[in-house]
This record gives sequence, structure tokens and C-alpha cells, in this order.
Amino acid sequence: MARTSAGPRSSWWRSPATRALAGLATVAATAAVLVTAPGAAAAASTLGAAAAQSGRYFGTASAAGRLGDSAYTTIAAREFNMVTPENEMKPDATEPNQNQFNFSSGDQIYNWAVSHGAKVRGHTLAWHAQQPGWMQNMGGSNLRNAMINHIQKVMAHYQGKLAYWDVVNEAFNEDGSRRSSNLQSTGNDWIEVAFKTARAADSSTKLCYNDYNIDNWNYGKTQGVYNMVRDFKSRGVPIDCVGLQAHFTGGSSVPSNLQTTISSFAALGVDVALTEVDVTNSSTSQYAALTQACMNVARCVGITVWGVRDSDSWRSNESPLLFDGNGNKKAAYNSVLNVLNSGGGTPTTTPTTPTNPTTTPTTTTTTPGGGSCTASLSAGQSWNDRYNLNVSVSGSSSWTVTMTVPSPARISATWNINATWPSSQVLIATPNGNGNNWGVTIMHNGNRNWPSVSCSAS
Ligand code: 9MR
Repeated sequence: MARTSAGPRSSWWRSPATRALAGLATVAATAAVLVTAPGAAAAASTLGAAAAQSGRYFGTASAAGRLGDSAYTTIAAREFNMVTPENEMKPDATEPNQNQFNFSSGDQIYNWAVSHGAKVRGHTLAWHAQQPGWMQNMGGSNLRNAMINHIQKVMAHYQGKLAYWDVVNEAFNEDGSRRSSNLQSTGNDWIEVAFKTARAADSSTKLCYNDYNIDNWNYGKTQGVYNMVRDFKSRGVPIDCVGLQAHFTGGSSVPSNLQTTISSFAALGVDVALTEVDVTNSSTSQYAALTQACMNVARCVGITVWGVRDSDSWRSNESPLLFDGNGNKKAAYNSVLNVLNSGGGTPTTTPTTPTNPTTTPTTTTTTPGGGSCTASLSAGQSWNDRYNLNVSVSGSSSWTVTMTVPSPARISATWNINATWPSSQVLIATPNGNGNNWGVTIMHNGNRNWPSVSCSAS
């Protein structure tokens, strides 16, 4: 699978507290500040216990075939408090023949996990890969119905037992478009049908979308998934969480904007988790960075590594995990444990210094017909990762305001307007019949400069 490459390691979220105003162009006098929380009272000595100090979990993928290996189970039981079955709850495992279900190895993992005090993350219900043979040859309404039946029956079996379910896995191309597959060919709504079916089947489990290469905020695939989640949330399609697989293997490394990605998804109102972490040669700095990025976002609920020892990994030749083949803790283990024990930064959802511009931009445009309007901006509430702007239009009740935010900032929400979105940086606003005061939420992504606005009356 293709991998994104890492960007430069600039950590805007650790930057100094103060940035200068630049007249009209700057929204914020004070940039986001992350206050490092006091360290936990006593350092925990396992990954699960260390993560639990901040209400998070630390998990591993686990394979039923490993559960007879006591060296393996000793580490797994000691260190992890979330378990994802590596292959045992996938469609080829759970429904080998149509409408004949087999939960034996899935149950084996589930029972092992709960008997060792761990929760279970179900993986996965609808996916283009690891379909049973009978499903691979299906299409159209037969496949749509088979998918619905699969979700209903598998979720019924685990009803009330799982913390999370990866309802849909890996449905996007690298450029942010939908991946073609037999599921996709049943209609673009297959993903939302899967989520609606899942919610009806088990309302106690958090429903997740899970994918790889959605770690880098500037990557097309990340944006594609983000737009889907935003759309689902705006239309009430049930989705509770997004899983960033975070496979930093095969030449891919942790992007410097990982925290931006996590906080941007979180700002949509979903839990975020790193679900399948592995890193080529277990780079200590990359493991520490990805752990810190999660710790810095309140709704980053946990981290799962994709196996226990290097020898258990799907990419064992890249030694990407936290324990070596002999079960020894690697340096990366300590780097992760230390970050978990540090208590992390104050979650990004904690409000920081509000944006407080000294000057607000206004734009007046006189149209050829003689009408004119003025759009005035003022800063609203601000959080670490985003801020609100209030907009007031005067001079006309029939106006069009075009707002352009400076990249990589992006507009994430609007209120009290009819909005069209030529791009995530550009908003075209017209009245929705509710007056001339409206607003936007902007994810600043490190750039808190004022957007430009123009107003045209008609
Ligand atoms: O680790 C899994 C490996 O044992 C399987 O052979 C492989 C088959 O598709 O799936 C691996 O797990 C994948 C996960 O289910 C989804 N994201 C990518 C993982 C690594 O390929």
C-alpha cells in the first residue's frame, strides 16, 4: 500500500506563546499555548496503566494463534488494556459461508481479553479485503443485503460486549476519492447504510471509520475522510469515532501535523484513536511523537499497536513494534511509556487565550448598479485548534460575501447563512432569511491570520 512521506518536523503546537499582530492581517495576538500538565503522581510501569492515568487505553492487535504462547500472553496481559483481533472478526472469518457464522476464533480473543481485564475493539464489518469467497463474487442489491445481514448478525453476537467496532475499513483512495470495490459499486451510500445498520444492531458500541494514510492533515485521503465524517455529522448519520491506523512502516513516518489531524477530526465531535500503530525500526522519536500527539488531544481516546513482539508483526522484517522477538522491551517502549506517564499536555479542547484582534477587517464593495455592502469581522470564542469569527453585513439585505482563509487554515463550520464551498479555504455566503449576522468556525492549523472578505450587493 502507498505511504505518505513525512513533512518537516515543525511543531507549531509547541511554539512560543506570543505572536505579533500584523495589523489587519492578524487575528490573534496570542497563539495557542499548551500547558504541560504536572506529571502523574507515580509513574506507571505498564503501557495500559500509564495510559489509564489520563483516561486512555493502550491496546494491541492479537491473534488467536498466539494465545497458546505463554511468552506472548504474559506480555499481552501485563501491558495492554484494549485488544483488537488481528484477523478473527473480519468477514472471511465470521461468515465463511453465506449466512453461516463462525465466531470461534473471534470469541477466543474476546474471552482471553476480558478475562485479562482488557476491552475489545471489533475489527471489521465492511471492507473490500478479506471478504469470504461468496461475497467477493457478489454485487448490486445482493451484496448490499448481504452486507446489512453480516453487520446485523455479527453485531448481534457481540451485542453489548465491544467498546468499539470498526464498521467500515479503508474505503478511500489516496487522493480522497472513494476506493472502487464491489461494496462501492452498490452505491455511494453504502458507508452510511453500514453505519445506520450498525447503530440499529447495537447502540452500546462506538461505531468507527478506520483507515491508513489519514495521518497527514495535508494529504488528499485525510481530507476525503474528514469531509465524509463532517458530512455524516451534519446529516445525523451515526458515527462515533475515527481510527487512524498509523502504520508508519514501509518508508512512511509520523507527519509533523499528526496532532492537527487528530484535533481536526475530534472537533467534528468524534473520538479519535490510533488503531494499528507500527513504525519502521521502532524509531523512538516517532513513537514518542505519535504518543504525544494523541495525549495532547482530549478526544484521542487511545493507542493500539499492531502486535506485541516484532516477530508477531505483519511486517516483522521492519522490527516495528515495542517488544523484540524475545519479548524484551525496546527503547521505543520506554519512549512511549515516558510520554504516557508525563500526563501529556493540556487537551487541545481546553480554551486558551481568546483571539483578541485590535483591528477588524471590513470590506465594502460598491456594485455597478449602485448598491453597496460592508462585511465586518470580529473575533469570537477561541480554542487551541480553532476559533470563531462573527460576521456582520450592513448596507444591503441582498448580499454575497466571499471569505478566503489562509492555507492551511480551513473553514469547518458556519451558522446562519446559506453556504457554498468552492474549496475548504473559500466560503461563499448568502442570506438565509435570518438577518445579516452570521459566523464561521475556522481550524487555524497554525495560521491564525485574518481571512480576506469581500461583500457584493445585488
Ligand atoms: O495484520 C493483518 C495480517 O495478518 C493479514 O494478513 C492482513 C490481511 O489483509 O491484514 C492485516 O491487518 C490489516 C488490518 O486488518 C487493516 N489495516 C492494515 C493491516 C495490515 O495490513
